[in-house]
Amino acid sequence: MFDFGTMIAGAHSIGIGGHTNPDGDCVGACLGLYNYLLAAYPDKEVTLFMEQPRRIFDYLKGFEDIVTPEKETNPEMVFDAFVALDCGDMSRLGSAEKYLEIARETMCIDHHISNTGFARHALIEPGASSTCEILYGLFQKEYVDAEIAKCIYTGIIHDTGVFQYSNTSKRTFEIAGELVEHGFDFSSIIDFTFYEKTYVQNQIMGRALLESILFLDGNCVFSAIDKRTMDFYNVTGADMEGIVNQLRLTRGVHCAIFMYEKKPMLFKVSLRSDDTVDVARIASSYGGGGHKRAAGFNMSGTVHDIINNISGQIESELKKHECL
Ligand SMILES: [Mn+2]
Repeated sequence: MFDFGTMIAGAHSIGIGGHTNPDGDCVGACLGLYNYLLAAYPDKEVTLFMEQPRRIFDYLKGFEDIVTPEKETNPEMVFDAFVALDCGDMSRLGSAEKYLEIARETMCIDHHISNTGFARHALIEPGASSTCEILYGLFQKEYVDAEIAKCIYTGIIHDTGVFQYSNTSKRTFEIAGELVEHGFDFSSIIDFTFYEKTYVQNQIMGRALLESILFLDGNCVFSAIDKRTMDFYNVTGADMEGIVNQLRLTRGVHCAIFMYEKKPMLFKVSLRSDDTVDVARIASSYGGGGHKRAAGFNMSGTVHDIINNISGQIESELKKHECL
């Protein structure tokens, strides 16, 4: 049985670790637990290990306390308990893996269905929207303050795409409702961490939307950004985030394709769909992967070669659903 309270109560030194390249749920869960333990157990020594998160999360309390791999001073430290958060397997802990290996007690709290159950005590809830949602259920509510609430809220926002993905449940909204009662500025968190873009990110998105092309009778849309254009705006692949989602939101479109040129004639192709086209199947036939509604792969050739290659599969999926 996973008895969080007893395991924490029995430990003096507690380490917390999140996954490499930490996302909003990982940062929110790690700082949420860190702040909670400091509030509920002021006598304990708590250390949080994580790769440097993006600065957009620096409004969360404890951000400056994060021990990044560069800041580690005692790699031999043996913790009484080590808690891994939002990590599907041990190697995703990155530099912090060594602490979990030698800790006296180990715990893993996660919502990835693929979780390998690597810790001695594992709480894996694939039905939960986020690790933050699971974690909140473990907290004694009298210790949850506005700072902890902000952390949990941030994680939920990010892993549900602001309550939009199918992992969002009644429970998710109930928790969000309890969190906002703590009186923090929840709409700014959504703006600054989720929707806000830099000027050039907006410019490149504008360019991609302007040059997009409808095909298959308006059921599909595609757009592409070549290397020369990326260099002109001085953007990387990470700056293209959100473009394909915006393309998918075109009225009448069931499937959107966005690609950018990683190297000459090598494109990173992203696919999004509604319920009609299974884009994971298309992506996997080209060595990529993803989910039914969101997937991607790499392909070499010209933009038109790539569209020609995949449009047959999209067309047959659309016919199955009588869209064509
Ligand atoms: Mn997560």
